Amino acid sequence: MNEPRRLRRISTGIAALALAATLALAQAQAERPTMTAEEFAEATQVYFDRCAGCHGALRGGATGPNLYPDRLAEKGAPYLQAVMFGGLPGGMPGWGMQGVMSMEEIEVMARFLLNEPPAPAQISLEQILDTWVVHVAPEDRPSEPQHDLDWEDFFGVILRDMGQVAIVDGGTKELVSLVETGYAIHILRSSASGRYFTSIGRDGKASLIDLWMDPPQVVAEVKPCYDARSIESSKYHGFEDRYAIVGCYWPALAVVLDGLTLEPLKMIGTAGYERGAGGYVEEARVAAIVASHFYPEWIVNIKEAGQTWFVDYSRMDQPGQPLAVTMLDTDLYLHDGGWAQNRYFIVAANQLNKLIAIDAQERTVAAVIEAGTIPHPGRGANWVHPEYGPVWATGNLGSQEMTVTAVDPEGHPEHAWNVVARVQVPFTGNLFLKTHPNSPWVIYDHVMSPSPVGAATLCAIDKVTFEVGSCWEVPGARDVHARMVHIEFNRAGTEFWVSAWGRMDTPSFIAVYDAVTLEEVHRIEGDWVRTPTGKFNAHNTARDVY
Ligand code: DHE
Repeated sequence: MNEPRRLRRISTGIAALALAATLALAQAQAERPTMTAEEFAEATQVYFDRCAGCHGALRGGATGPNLYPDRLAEKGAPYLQAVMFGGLPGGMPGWGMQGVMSMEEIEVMARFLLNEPPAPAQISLEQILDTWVVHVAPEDRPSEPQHDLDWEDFFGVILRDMGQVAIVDGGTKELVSLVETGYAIHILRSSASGRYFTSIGRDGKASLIDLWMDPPQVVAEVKPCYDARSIESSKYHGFEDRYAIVGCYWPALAVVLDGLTLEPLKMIGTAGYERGAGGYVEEARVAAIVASHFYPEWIVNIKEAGQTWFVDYSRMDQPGQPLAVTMLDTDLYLHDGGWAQNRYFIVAANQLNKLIAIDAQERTVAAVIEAGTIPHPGRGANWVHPEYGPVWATGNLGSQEMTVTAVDPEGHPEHAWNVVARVQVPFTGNLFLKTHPNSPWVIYDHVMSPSPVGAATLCAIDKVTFEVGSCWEVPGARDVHARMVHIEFNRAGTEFWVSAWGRMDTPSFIAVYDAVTLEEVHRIEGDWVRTPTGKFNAHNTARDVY
């Protein structure tokens, strides 16, 4: 008699809970602002293009906080609109102030965020194959450069919103060709030989650019995902240029491609269990990828899973052979990073304000370093300091600090993995810094500074004294609504280039400076110079010089 009564009580309890949940959901839904189907579709696209990178396709948060409607409902639509208009000091861009979104669009986006997020689609190999095009087959490509230009000193300049990459001669600074790569290219990487640039767009489209063609052009393309940020080529001895890999933000995936045709060869799902808490992570995004110099493998960082995978490509062309993936627990929110001494890959766990140094030879975590607030190394900066030996530096997005760490446990064990300098810089908002063995300076941007002066200001930091030698607001940048972003040296290390990242409707420029005197020696201008962001020198990118 007792048992059924207890069961009845449990089932009554469950029914009551279910009813309460249904009522709560109905009430919550009743409070959700209404949207037309067109508004919802448009906002979904804007969200994917502008917001998903930091807040996640599923809105779970990563570089930015989660954007779940219940949390945002407490803040309210006017607050959301104000943030989207003016931005926040931690790195949230002021979309309204920058002229990227109108007040009407911001109002629609605020309503969108107060509604449940739509479920984004998955992708199949068949769908990827449908996007794969080889414009010039490898056998039809030249066996030597078709022009007599110094292609190893070419710069690939991303013209972000133009959907183009400009190939510019590093010596003459003349435009060599404009190649169509598709929407919002994010980065370029060089193949091991330097002959090819691979590009990846936010929309997941990868393009292969052959610098030996006259003019340089896209020879193959494929779209392995809907949203992506990283691409890398195979660089281990004997595998040069043979494979490439794309790291997707959505779906949670890395796709191995043939390096000469971009044919998709292997899809590697990254959704799984989070390091530490062990929760299931559906949106486990692929952040930085780098090619190991020690083994035929890529070092692939899985942001929300807090893991770094070593993906072996040596048997990719041997059907029936295993694809080895070695998983190393590192930490959450892995983002960007670069080589220190070509042995340690240092990646930012950006929301934890940490850097993780991964020993590529031992496949272990060599050290965890406390950075500033939201470290953002790009690929970092390497040099040899007279006292500390080899050091590596990162900038920080959220604090006015360049963090310098000693990185030579074998030659300088007494300093290894210590932060040897925290250099005070005048603004927050750094994204990139760079140096070259032939320059006495580390050059540092403040592109995400909420202050327009800060965003147009560059600093040069002395590599020996760690003093800020000089900071200057780039003349004319604000006149073309530009922020100064991303530094790249020429092959000789005698000059560095910085992009004035403006609007699509106004041409801007790329400023070229003397790497020693810091004088502006040239300004690359022209109607084609619109929304320049990252720039990659073929030689330096192929050989990891930074
Ligand atoms: Fe990037 C590198 C992700 C915003 C320009 N960016 C990277 C890398 C990642 C990343 C994971 C490392 C790739 C690698 O090494 O394999 N970037 C993201 C984002 O998630 C983020 C924060 C937000 C987003 O919505 O995408 C973001 N990035 C930007 C920009 O707004 C920049 C300035 C211009 C743009 O393209 O929209 C920008 N990111 C770059 C550049 C690099 C980069 C130029 C490569 C630097 C280098 O020297 O290697």
